[in-house]
This record gives sequence, C-alpha cells and structure tokens, in this order.
Amino acid sequence: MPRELLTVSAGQAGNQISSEFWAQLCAEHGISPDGLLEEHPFASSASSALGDSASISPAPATPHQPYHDRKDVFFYQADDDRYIPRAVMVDLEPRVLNGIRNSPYANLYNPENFFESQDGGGAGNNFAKGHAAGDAVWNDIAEMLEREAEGSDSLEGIMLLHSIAGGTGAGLGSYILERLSDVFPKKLIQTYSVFPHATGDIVVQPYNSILTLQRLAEYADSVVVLDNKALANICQDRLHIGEPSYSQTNQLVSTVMAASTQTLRYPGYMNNDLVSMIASLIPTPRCHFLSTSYTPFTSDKVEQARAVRKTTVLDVMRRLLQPKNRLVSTSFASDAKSSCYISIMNIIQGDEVDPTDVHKSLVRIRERGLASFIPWGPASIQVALTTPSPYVRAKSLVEGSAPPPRVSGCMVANHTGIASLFAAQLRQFDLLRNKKAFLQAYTPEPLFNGSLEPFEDARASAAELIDEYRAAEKATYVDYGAPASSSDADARQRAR
Ligand SMILES: Nc1nc2c(ncn2[C@@H]2O[C@H](COP(=O)(O)OP(=O)(O)OP(=O)(O)O)[C@@H](O)[C@H]2O)c(=O)[nH]1
Ligand SMILES: [Mg+2]
Repeated sequence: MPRELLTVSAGQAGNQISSEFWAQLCAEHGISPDGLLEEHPFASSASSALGDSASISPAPATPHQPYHDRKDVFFYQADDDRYIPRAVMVDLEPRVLNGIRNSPYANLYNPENFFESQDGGGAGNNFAKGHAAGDAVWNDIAEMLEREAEGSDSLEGIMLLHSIAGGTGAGLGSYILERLSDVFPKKLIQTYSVFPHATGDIVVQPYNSILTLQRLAEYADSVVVLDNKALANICQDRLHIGEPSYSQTNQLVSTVMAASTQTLRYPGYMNNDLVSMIASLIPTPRCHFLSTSYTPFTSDKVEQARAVRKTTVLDVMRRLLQPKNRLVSTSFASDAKSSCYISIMNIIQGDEVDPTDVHKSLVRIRERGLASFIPWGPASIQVALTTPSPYVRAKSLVEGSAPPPRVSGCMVANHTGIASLFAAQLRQFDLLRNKKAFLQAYTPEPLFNGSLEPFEDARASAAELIDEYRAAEKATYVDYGAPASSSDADARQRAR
C-alpha cells in the first residue's frame, strides 16, 4: 500500500525550496514540467518490466527488477493521467507564488493549492504578524490539506518547508504546525527548516527563530535542519560559486531532500516508509532535530563543479562524516569533546553497490573512531542501499550532460552538537532582548497581547532543548525527565 506524503510550504524560502524540490522529483521520476510522463529510452523498458508504475506493489528490489519507481508517494494522477504534486503552497504576499505560476513548471501544480492572503502584504519579517494571520487564513489552508489527505489512500505524513527567520514561514508556519496536530493527529509531521546565517539582514531574526524553535520542539515529530551558513559555505568551497543565489543554494537543498526521501520513492529492503526512518533516528521524542550531509556535490551549471572524482563506498561513507559536507554549520566535533551521535543513517545510492564494501567501510570507520556515539544506545551506523533514478542517467546519456556519480551518499544524523546551533541563536536572542530592542513590533500582536510572556516561554523552551541534548551525551540520560524523586533529581543535577 502506498504511504503518501504531502508537502506544505510557507513563505519565500519555503516556496522557493518547494519548487526546486518538485522540479528535482520530476527529473527523478521522468515527469515533464507539465506533469506528463517523459518520452525516455528508459521509460518504456521500465514500465514494461513493471506494469503500471503508479501502482507498483512494495516488493523488494532485486537485481533483475531494480526500479521500483513509486511516483505515487509524492504525486497523484489526474483524470487525464498527468502527474500532480501533492503540494500546498502558502504565502502572505504574491511575489514568490507568481514566480512559480510563471515558471516552466506553471502547469505542474494544482492551481487550487496555491494560497495567498487577500491583502498580500507579507508578514514583514515579524513572527507575531505571520502567526496572527493564521486565524484568518487557516480555514482555507486546512481545506486544501484535507482535500489532499482525502484524495490519498493512506497519507503517512506532512512535510512543512519554511525558513524560521522571517515572518510568514516562521510565524504562519508555526501556526500551521500548531493546528496540524489537531486536524491530523495520527500523521507524522516532518519539517525542513531553514536556519538563518548569523549575519543575516533581518535584525529581528533571533526573535523569530527562537519563537519558531519552540514550536518545532513541541509540534513536529522530526525537523531536518538546514542552515544557510552551511549552504553558502558548500556553494563557495565545493561548487566554487562565490556569491550563491537562492536558486543555487536551493539546488543543494533539493538534492539532499530528494536523496533523503530516495528509499521512500525507490524502495528497497529498508526504510521504505517515513515512520521506520524516524523511529530508527529518533529514540527519544524531543531530540528530533536531524542534520544531513551529502557527497559528492556536483552542479551542472558550474563548470568546475561538474567533474566527479572516482567514488567508492568507503570514500562516500568517510566524506559523509566530514563537517564540510554537512548542511549544518556547527563543527560538531570541536564544539565540545562530549558531543556525539545519537544515531546515523546513510542512504547510499549506486547501481552496483556491493554490500561487502559497505561492511568493510563500517569496520574502517569503527576502527578509526571516526564517529562517536552516545553511551546509552546502539553505536551503529545504519545503511540503506538504493538504486539511483534511472531517468536521470538516461537523460544524461541522451543530452550528453555529466552522468550522475557511480556512488553517492546522504547521511541523516541525530547529533547532540546541533544544540550549539540553538545556543548561538539563543545568545543573539538574549542580546536583543536585553536591549529591549524592537519589542514594540511584537507586543501589540494577538499572540503577545501586550505581555512579553511568549518570549519568556520560547526562551525557556530553547534552553530546555539545549539542556536535554547535553544530558543525552551522558549515560544518566535514561533517567532524564523521569518523575522527580530525590535520587533522580541528583542524577539530573550531576548530568549537567
Ligand atoms: N535557503 C534559502 N533561504 C532563503 C530563501 N529565501 C529566503 N531565505 C532566508 O529566509 C529568511 C527569511 O525568510 P523568508 O522565507 O524570506 O521570509 P517569509 O517567510 O517569506 O516571511 P515575510 O516575507 O517576512 O512575510 C532569511 O534567513 C533568508 O536568508 C531561499 O530561497 N532559500
Ligand atoms: Mg515573504
């Protein structure tokens, strides 16, 4: 049975990333920008081997039948057989959505799934304004989400795409998160959340970020953290792009989003649904902030970035552990000696990856101590092998563009060092808050209702989250949050 996913994107960053992600999914599933199946040399042999590719049963891949192309996880088919993204796009200003409506992918989306508010002024980089807009616009958004959910056989989860630093993606995005659990209590809620560059141009970004972080901690089952500083570094250092545009950084994001959902869309033996991925990565509910790494990054649009060195499974698995390939900028290892992995899942893509190479790589990584783990759980790297999209390779052959690398990898990890990213945001929050700067932009809004309590709550929530990640580095974490007895309290005190 298909386990479908629905994306909802809010604000500029959310919608720009969403449109890049859907373009990538189209390329990987042989779907044209109009939603039609592309005429591909590969497509005919794939569908004749598999029958109707839209209704493939989830049988494991075998070398003789390698391509289980599950388009239906993210797309559905219209009456005229066109593929339509299960996507809802929301903004409080029309500019970005108009851009999508005028892009080559204009006909891909269901036009009924675009929502922009009538007054169209945006939320002016103010979380409280974006959140306040929620009351007025929620019914319309909920109707779109419910229609999509009803059109699915078995919707597994909802993915929110947004940035946490502005007004709409942060404030309205948070409002959506708060309400999703009422309307869809049994669905998994995963977010892809863009954290701002510390030297960003929005002066109130620490307020917006900390207010959003509280909702991410409380209402999401899993948050994939994307960090604009790391994205800019990767563009500069790996792809030789001096001043990357959003479109270029979003290409990195969409590559990683596609890779991290590869096992759902081209299933093999392991992690064929979101719930099993989340269960293996998130052993305790609050520590649900994940980072991703990817290698090798390439770009068709930049000459120096086209060449791919020879890739082996060991190269890929070793590089995935290097900070420079990570989409989060904190250097986990150097933050604190005690910081460590809670869990790691590597998704390795390649046509002929030999499982014994994976095993040998795991042994090497362990022998060299390249990854240190928490003391209270299994210290193991899980590896899922998947086949790359056959359409991308076929297209590169037809068009003469650079072929995809022989082996590529995406690491999704839960690491206690992520807390240092939150701590950096919190320090900036405190600086502004202590200066009492820009409070008057927030206090009149309904969420604040004249008081500063929402700031205090959000600050406390961020501090607790940081505290819990630090506690997770110690064996005593098994008692964390247990009902207070004097010995538990002592243990917690010691854990700090
Ligand atoms: N990675 C990435 N970051 C973006 C993009 N667009 C904006 N940002 C970042 O997102 C933050 C600002 O949030 P936006 O998404 O522009 O704001 P919004 O949600 O539309 O909110 P308002 O415009 O204030 O109503 C800043 O940190 C920007 O650097 C994008 O396309 N990609
Ligand atoms: Mg905006």
